[in-house]
Amino acid sequence: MTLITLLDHKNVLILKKKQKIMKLKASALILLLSLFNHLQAGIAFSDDFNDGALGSHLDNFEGTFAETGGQLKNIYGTRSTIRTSDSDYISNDFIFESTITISSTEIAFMGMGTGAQDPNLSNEPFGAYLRMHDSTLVGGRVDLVVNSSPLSGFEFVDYGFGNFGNGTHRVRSTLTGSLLTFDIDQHYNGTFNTDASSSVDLSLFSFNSTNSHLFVGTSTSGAAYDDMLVSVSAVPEPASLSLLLLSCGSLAFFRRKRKIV
Ligand SMILES: [Ca+2]
Ligand SMILES: [Ca+2]
Repeated sequence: MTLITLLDHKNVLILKKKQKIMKLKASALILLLSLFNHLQAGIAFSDDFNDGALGSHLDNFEGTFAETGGQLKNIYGTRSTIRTSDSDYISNDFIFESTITISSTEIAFMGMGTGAQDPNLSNEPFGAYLRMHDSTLVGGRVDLVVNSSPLSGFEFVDYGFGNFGNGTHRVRSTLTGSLLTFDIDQHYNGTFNTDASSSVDLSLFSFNSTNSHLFVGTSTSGAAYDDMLVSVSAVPEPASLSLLLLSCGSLAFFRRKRKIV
């Protein structure tokens, strides 16, 4: 083999090695970017219900709700719920809040679950949720309840921890890990101030990625929802974190190696 042939062979080997490193760097970068997207926090949706048409982020699965007068209302007139199209809210930490105006004989419901009616229990929804009464019903009492297996029926987690009654109020539910907390601001004026708060540990119940919608409901047409906001902060799973560290490590390795060369 001549000297020129040997040099050519060496150049080809160097070029191939460089191409291989470039490919690995690109793969590490793509992996890093996709994980970064996965881990980003953000607004799932916000809705002022002002344009008269339900957005695709809501699943009007009972066909009973509509946007009317700039609010979300039960137009059916008997106990019913509407829920988010996404069903996996148990998978991430979130904040779910909405303003509720109660004007007549009413129980309003707000929480997480399928929201479907339980025929064996006065059509209470399935899930973990608040029951918020108007002023003429038990004095406006607010309860935190769970209606989910392994319970046989619904159970009061916190009976009468707050008071709503008629008027405009705001509810904020926050999932942190498995702890679901409800904060209520009675007579909301635009700045959220917690008047009452209660929590439930959901790890004891059977919430999963197919039954964890967010839902609101009413027992008549005497209540309306407005200015709904859902923000989600992704929780990195251990496997995702390992991959993230691996891809960061790979890029750092390539950079250091380049400096040495
Ligand atoms: Ca709309
Ligand atoms: Ca509105």
